[in-house]
Amino acid sequence: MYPPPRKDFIALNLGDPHSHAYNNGKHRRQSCWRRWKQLSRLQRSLILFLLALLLILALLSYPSITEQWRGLSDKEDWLEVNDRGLNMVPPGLKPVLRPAEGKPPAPVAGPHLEPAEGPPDTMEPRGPNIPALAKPPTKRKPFLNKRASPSSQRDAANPDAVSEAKQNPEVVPKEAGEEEEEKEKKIVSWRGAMIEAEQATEPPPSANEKEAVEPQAPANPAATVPQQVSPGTPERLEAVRDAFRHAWKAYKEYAWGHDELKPISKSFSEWFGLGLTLIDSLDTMWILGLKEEFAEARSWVEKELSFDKNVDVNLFETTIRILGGLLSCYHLTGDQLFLDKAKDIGSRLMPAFKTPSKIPFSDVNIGKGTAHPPRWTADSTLAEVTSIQLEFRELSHITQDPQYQDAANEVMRLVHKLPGKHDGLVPMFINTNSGQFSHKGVFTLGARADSYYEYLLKQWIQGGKTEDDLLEDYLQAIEGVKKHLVRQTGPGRLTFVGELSHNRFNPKMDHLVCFLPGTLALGAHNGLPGDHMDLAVQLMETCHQMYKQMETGLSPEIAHFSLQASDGHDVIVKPADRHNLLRPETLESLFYMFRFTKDSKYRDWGWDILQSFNKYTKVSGGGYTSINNVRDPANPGPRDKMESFFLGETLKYLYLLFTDDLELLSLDKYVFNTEAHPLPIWPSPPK
Ligand code: DMJ
Repeated sequence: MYPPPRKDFIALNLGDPHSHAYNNGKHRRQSCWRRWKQLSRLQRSLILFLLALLLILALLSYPSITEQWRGLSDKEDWLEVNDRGLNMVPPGLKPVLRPAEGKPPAPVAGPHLEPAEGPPDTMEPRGPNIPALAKPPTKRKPFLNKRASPSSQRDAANPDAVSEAKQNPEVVPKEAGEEEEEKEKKIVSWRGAMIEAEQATEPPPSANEKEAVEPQAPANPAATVPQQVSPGTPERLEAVRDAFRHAWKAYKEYAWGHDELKPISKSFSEWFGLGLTLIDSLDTMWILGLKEEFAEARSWVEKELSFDKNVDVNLFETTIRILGGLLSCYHLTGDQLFLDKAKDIGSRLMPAFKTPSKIPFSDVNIGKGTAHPPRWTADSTLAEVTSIQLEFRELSHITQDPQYQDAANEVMRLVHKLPGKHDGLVPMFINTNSGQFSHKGVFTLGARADSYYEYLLKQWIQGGKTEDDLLEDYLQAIEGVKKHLVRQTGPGRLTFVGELSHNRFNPKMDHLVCFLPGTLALGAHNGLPGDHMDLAVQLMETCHQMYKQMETGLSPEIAHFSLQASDGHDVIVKPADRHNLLRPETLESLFYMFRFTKDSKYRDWGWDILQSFNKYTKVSGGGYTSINNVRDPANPGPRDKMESFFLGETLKYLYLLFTDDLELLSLDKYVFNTEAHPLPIWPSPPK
């Protein structure tokens, strides 16, 4: 009970420090009204005028605010600190290439770019920038090739050891005592990529930071000078192994059994607390022939890994990294341990599918067996609910327990028949209650939608090319991409994939979109239209330029493209987008492109990227770090984080790009999940 209002309350000045003791709305309103009436007519008019002005200003700025909001939510889940009890926050082939494939990609502009600031996002009228691509197929299954039957799985790579490792200059980490105390920051998370929420402001580096990123004089200058003559494959393979060993050394020393290494502070961060980097890396070690490292990691899985934990995990991330990693390891090694663990985590993830719509929740507590959406919405991310199928289907295939496949296939069935697609393009969110798309109007091949498209094709391949709905959706989507999202830059005619936001074209492309050349090439290899390969070749060139045109030789997280010929530069990088998280997508596509074309330029491009990683992200004590600024070679700004996908994907694709053993994980026998874990293609059912 509140005490009765003091007699003098009504007369109190609003600023009276005592007034809060009487938290009574009625009296406060009376007091306000009395105060209002006490004002002169002029004062009242002035206040009303100011309020009206504020309202008009708010209305005028509404589009830009919502645009910013949209831009942020494009790629990020805000994870609450205590959500997970963690310290991170918020929100052999004969290529089936068609003749057109020989066409050279569009020429590109010179290597230097304007620094950071670019023109504001512009909406480009269609027309001259639309690349000439072949007409869409009119029939559903016009061109299916026979697939070679899968044979037994391959062993590890030929571990031919070569020359001694050459050390490149490395990022020098801060001494332990030098580390500034970490301020609590809001972090946005997209697939393990933790991005500072306040991206638009890039504070100048502290003295310590500057010291940490300034490249040291190379021990062996030749090692950092761009290679005039490409080294032979064995040297490149060994360089990848060296990179892996260097990363692993620090993970082992400072983060063993934890989710991610923080190489600068020589510590670790937890996301799910499940040894994410270790599990994500298992098959890479096997493929690279790093037997000792693999044996140690296996032993940790056997003795330490337990999924019986009261922890919320993200369904998608856990599926692609942990379930996918364990299944892949089981197939490569035949070791029952990995299958047992895969079954354990797979069954613990199943509660996510218990929703009114059967569209899974984003989060599951693997200890309690409960699932829920993020706190702030009942929506799930489209890519997340449609990029868990390869893994769940494989789990059913191998265990002969249909529950996993049934749940995952149901999601695809629902999305297949769902209205609201735009020529095959899907919105970024889907509601777990209604099962309908939500937040419609934004279409992207980047964050939140990307792997939907990838998994349409890959599920079709995994299942022996028998599931027509998947193929239909994939073909339609690629036509939608060509029609609405593919454009060319004005200056150098670089082909890129932009975004559509409420019917306005935005010439913005996430680095994530660089998975697309590889996926298009894989489709063409499997008999899909030749113009898919044409587009793959062109987009591959663009992704390459996203690295080549940066001063560090590393791509930014997001690129914008110039549409006007007069702009002078093709690629524009905004200050908030200059970071590099050691992502794999371009290397992934280079791997596919090399396997299908045998054009050694793709290997050379990959080699250049590895050199740049070694030069700007390698930490001297061990590990590699994400960096803040790909435009500043003098101060790339280490972020003190090595994402698990650097070992799970980036280095694996590099190795597979350089190996001459083209039967190693043949793309006619394996399909890679979106975290680069190879899963077998199922034998086709008898016709
Ligand atoms: C990985 O977790 C997967 O490749 C995912 O599909 C996209 N993002 C990261 C790597 O960038």
